Amino acid sequence: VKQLSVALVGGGFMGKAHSLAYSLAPIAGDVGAQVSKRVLVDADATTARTLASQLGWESSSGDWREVVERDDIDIVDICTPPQFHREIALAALAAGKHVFCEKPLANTVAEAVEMRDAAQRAGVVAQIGFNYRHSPAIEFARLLLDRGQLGTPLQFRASYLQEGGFNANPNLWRAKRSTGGSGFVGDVGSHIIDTAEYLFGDIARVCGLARTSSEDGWMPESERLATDALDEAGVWIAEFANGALGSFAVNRLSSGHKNQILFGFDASKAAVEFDWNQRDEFRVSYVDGPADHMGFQTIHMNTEHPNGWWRLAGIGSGYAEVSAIQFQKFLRAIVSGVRAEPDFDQGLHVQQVVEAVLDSAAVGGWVDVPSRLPVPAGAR
Ligand code: SOE
Repeated sequence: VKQLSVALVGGGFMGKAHSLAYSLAPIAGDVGAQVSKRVLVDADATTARTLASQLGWESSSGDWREVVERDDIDIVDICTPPQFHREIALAALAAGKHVFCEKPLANTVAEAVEMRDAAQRAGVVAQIGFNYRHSPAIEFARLLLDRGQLGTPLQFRASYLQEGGFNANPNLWRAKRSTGGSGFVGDVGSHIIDTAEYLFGDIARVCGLARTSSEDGWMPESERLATDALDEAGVWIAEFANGALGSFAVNRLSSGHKNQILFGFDASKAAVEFDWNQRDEFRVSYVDGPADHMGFQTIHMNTEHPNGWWRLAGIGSGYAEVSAIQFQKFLRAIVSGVRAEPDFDQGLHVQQVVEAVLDSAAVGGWVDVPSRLPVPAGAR
């Protein structure tokens, strides 16, 4: 069995999720490797020591540059704010490490291109943390689409709603462009863009609007653009490369929604619905169902479905499970030498869609999204 040692850079919200995931992933299924949570890194050495002990890491460090060069590290996992992703990822890739990087891949398309190119050149596994797409119900939708059971993709509709706008926490790194980099379209819109592209294929063009709140309603657009304020809400329509239609909404001021990802799609043989707040439920309505049974049926995920951990349907899975499923795939990709998904190229394309939405919001009208280049030989 292969031994894989991990360095985690950043022990905040996602650092906690990843710490749980590395422990759970090999317990819940054979990943072909033994994983050592070797070192947790934080810019502040004292914070690193405290977090390492709490989150179950063998040691701690205040210096990521020294850690990514170490021979006893196989994987560098980046959970810092996005402004640091590029620099840490490039150093880790240059040192030949496998890299897991949180989303969004970077703050700009230019940075994301550099990271994608470096990952492909390095020939290592480089995966991005679009965790929700690993939900068994979303995987099941993809499986049925791949098998042709749902027919041709026609229309995709998604929203991602949270409460508590940036203005409520103006000191958070996430609230400032200099540190957070992307507003809500990039932060959580990236998740629903990734899910849409995972299920329906690449988005080809978008037309959108973005807004930021002020004391009373939306800030005038001229002020939002002049002050470079981060967007807190956005809506956009899209056309996929295969001709399917899409509509999307994100809002950080949606009282009561907590962390709600809702999507539905219509394909020629069936319609599907998913709600992260009921994440074990796959809802499907088949066009050719028996006349007296037409309508949505709800199927609860279990071990009959992709990635399912629990045989007893209805027992429930959560954020930690789904987060760990993505690391089962990451670790298996490293062990077996296959390509990881979603990789940095997919992360870049999502970034290009985000940028196109924000460009469209700034200038008005449709903006094309670049098509993806073929993956070069040797890239994983
Ligand atoms: C934002 O509030 C946030 O933490 C996102 O950054 C995560 O990607 C999302 O999963 C939960 O909400």
